[in-house]
Amino acid sequence: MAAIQDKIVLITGASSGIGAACAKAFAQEKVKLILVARRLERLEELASELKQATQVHCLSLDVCDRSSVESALKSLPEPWINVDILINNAGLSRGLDKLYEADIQDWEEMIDTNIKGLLYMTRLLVPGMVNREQGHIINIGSIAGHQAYPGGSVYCATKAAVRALSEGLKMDLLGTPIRVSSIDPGMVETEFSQVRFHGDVERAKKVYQGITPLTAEDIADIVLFCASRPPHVNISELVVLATDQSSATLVHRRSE
Ligand code: NDP
Ligand code: 8X3
Repeated sequence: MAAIQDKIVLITGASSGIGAACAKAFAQEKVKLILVARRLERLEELASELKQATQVHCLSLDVCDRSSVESALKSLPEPWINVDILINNAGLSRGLDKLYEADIQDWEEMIDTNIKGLLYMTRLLVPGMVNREQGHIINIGSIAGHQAYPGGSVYCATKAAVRALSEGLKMDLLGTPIRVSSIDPGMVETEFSQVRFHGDVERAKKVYQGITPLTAEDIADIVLFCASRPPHVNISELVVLATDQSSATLVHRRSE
């Protein structure tokens, strides 16, 4: 394991699920954490939990809001400016409706967050990494970026875009020491389905009924593994599924 101690790690979507689990896992390695999400109170609660382990800076930010992203990143306090590891995790799905019936506002939100938010963060932080000849961008993609599924076409398209962006960025950075990785999970039980179903907790629970889904901590372990490889090793793309899932649409459910 290569030491990542004292590196500055910025995690988007750190107020919940995979992002919060990454914050906890990286805190154990004594990195300096910048936690980004819209819900500041959640970030501050997590920060107070992690404060004993490491230094934490919270940033209340909507990654879709280009000018806010620009001004927030440009006005980071001096000790926090040189981000070494960017974990582009903030993302969401909205709805599970047929393409020809879905709510267009749901599409806008997914496209703005999953694609444009990731792009804004990347565009602003990668030039510094290139100048300093040090850095790693870890994008959280999805099995949905590899295979579409009914009702998920726009979400799947955003994750296919994340996959293409990871691939293209890696090519653009060839010849520099900067690494780009895409971690692409299947079903992980977080607030993801509650958000997809606009707060319908019962419907969200049914998504994971009868299976043992991945946990946010499972993914955080893998993200940390990826970030702590020696500098000549880049985990380029990694698809991670629960044993009970074999493709985007095939899941084995036990009756309870
Ligand atoms: P959660 O809903 O638990 O967490 C999503 C996080 O994204 C929250 O912290 C939320 O914070 C943040 N977020 C959403 N929109 C914005 C925004 N506009 N600006 C800043 N932050 C934002 O879901 P997961 O942890 O499961 O999702 C994390 C990532 O993993 C997503 O990219 C998702 O697509 C991906 N993924 C999830 C899988 C799953 O099955 N759960 C499987 C494969 C990939 P806040 O609301 O406070 O802004
Ligand atoms: C989230 C997992 O299977 O709902 O990316 O698309 S899935």
